[in-house]
Amino acid sequence: MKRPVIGITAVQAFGERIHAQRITYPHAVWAAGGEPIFLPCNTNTDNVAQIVSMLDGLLVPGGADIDPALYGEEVQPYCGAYYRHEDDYDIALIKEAVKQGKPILATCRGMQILNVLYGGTMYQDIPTQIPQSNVDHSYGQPEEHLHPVTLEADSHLARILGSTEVIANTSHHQAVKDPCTALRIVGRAPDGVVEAMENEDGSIIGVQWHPERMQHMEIYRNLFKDFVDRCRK
Ligand SMILES: [Mn+2]
Repeated sequence: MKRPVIGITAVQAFGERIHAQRITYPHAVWAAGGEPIFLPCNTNTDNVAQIVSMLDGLLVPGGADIDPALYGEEVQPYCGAYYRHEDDYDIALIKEAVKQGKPILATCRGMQILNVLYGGTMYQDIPTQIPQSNVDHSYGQPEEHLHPVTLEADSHLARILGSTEVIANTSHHQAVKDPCTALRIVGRAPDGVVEAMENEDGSIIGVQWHPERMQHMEIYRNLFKDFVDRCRK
């Protein structure tokens, strides 16, 4: 059977001379029947139409924070590192994928960039700006932190995962503040933090967590299988 080609943006790692991506993304795509390819972040976005035409789907991975200028805010001291050319490249790829009708799966920063691209805003730091939160969303060591996520019963994501109550790993310090109108919020953590968004027909699904790192769980293997299957069509 043909393996749909899934583009995954590679980002600055170990300094700007190396662009890379965590191997968990290709592992999850391979296991689901897809063929992953890395897309090195290019400051020139003129050619995204050709790049996206070579893909069957786009996987927008996690990464750095997003330039607050993109949602009209000043950079606060508690905002983390951001790389504007990575934001611009992801935005250009996503817009083109939507234009060409290619499915999109976005994780962590990927969901955040979807929100910003469609006009939403971000909390630049959860502990500072949502002090009442009783959930630790940050990366835990040696074990990743986990928290529950409650999904909307009529969402595509709940249908794919087969449940409205799921366990998510968590590795983020920013969160959706004002949601964009193009996507619907379909999942929240117990403190109300937005954990999942999708569009009406389910061709765009974003989660704030890292299902690619939870492939020991059938529900998250199903998420990648569903995505790759939709990319095949
Ligand atoms: Mn979280």
